[in-house]
Amino acid sequence: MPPIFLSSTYVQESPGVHKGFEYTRSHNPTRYALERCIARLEGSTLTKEQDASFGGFAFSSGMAAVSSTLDLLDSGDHVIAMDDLYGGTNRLFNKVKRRSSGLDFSFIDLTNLEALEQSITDKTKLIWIETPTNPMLKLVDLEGVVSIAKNRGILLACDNTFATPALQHPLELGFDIVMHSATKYLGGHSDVVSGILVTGNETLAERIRFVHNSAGPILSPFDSYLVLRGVKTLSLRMRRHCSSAMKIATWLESHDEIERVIYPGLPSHPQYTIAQKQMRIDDVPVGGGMITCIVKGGEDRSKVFLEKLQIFSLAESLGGVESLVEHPAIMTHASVPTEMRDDLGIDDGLVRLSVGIEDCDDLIKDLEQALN
Ligand code: P1T
Repeated sequence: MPPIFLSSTYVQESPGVHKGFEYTRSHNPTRYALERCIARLEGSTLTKEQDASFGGFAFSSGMAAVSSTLDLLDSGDHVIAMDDLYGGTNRLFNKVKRRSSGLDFSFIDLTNLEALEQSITDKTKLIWIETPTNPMLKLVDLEGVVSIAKNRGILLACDNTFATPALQHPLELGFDIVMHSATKYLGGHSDVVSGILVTGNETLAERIRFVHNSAGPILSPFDSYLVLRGVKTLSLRMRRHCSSAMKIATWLESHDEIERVIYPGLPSHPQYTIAQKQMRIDDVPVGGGMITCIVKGGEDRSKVFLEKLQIFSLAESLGGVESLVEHPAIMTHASVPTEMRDDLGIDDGLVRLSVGIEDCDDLIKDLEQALN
């Protein structure tokens, strides 16, 4: 394992002549090890000779990584964002960046590519998507977005938190930037908050490096070490998350107390064919580790269900080895305007499961006792 370099500064040979490391906000060996690892996993082809830390940048949170992406833009620019997004991303766009950066946002259902085409204006400089989205697990056809928006001076950015590079590689399909809340599957153990940006474009890497160093939302050396350690088991964990989630989603779909199951691995998912094409491990289609479902009986019934679960812990976040469950309308997406939540279908009976790596039969038994 790379050592954890806690040094904040490094001795120089002569004024302005450093030995590759100057000051930890700008350069840190432990953070570099993580950044280069994720950059490679996401398929960045930047080399040591091209540098800009080979295309990966580690941030103090996922939100810091999203915010820094917007710092690449200029006041007055227009952003097209997926309509369904993590509540914190929606809040940053609507309640902070509109005001502080003078950016204009359109929230569009990008499962409909015609709607994307129609929303692009001369001022559009960024398309921001999640796929699968949080919490409705909608899928966006990455190749379709590239075919419409590439080479029009628009940055294409994908929040790849839910899929991870174990399943999906947006850069290889033509996206410019991949973002992660590394708090989730990359870290994998619910013991670190962090974010990642990756690009394979040399000029863009320089611009991100400049924002990263200028604003300074960097990941600490210790947290870099934790994420790096987590990533070592990413492939193993994702296989288990996906196989258990598939079994659980199938089981939930046949349960009388469940109104609807949304899971990209099920043929009932509206973008099932995109999932089959886009989300794969060893070239076999997988549906990911997240399941969203609607419990019959609305908020009261779903609250009882959440309180009764014993192995699934009731908590925000996702992507850890332990199973988590939450109520988006009350918890992670409370900051999304009510009207928008209603349009998206984030209703009072909706619950989101992050399927962990525990014994799958135990997880199903837990769901069964909580539903009955
Ligand atoms: O929490 P943070 O590391 O700052 O990451 C924000 C973020 C960005 N993008 C996606 C898709 C996310 O899911 C998140 C964080 N999400 C949760 C905390 C949650 O429970 O959904």
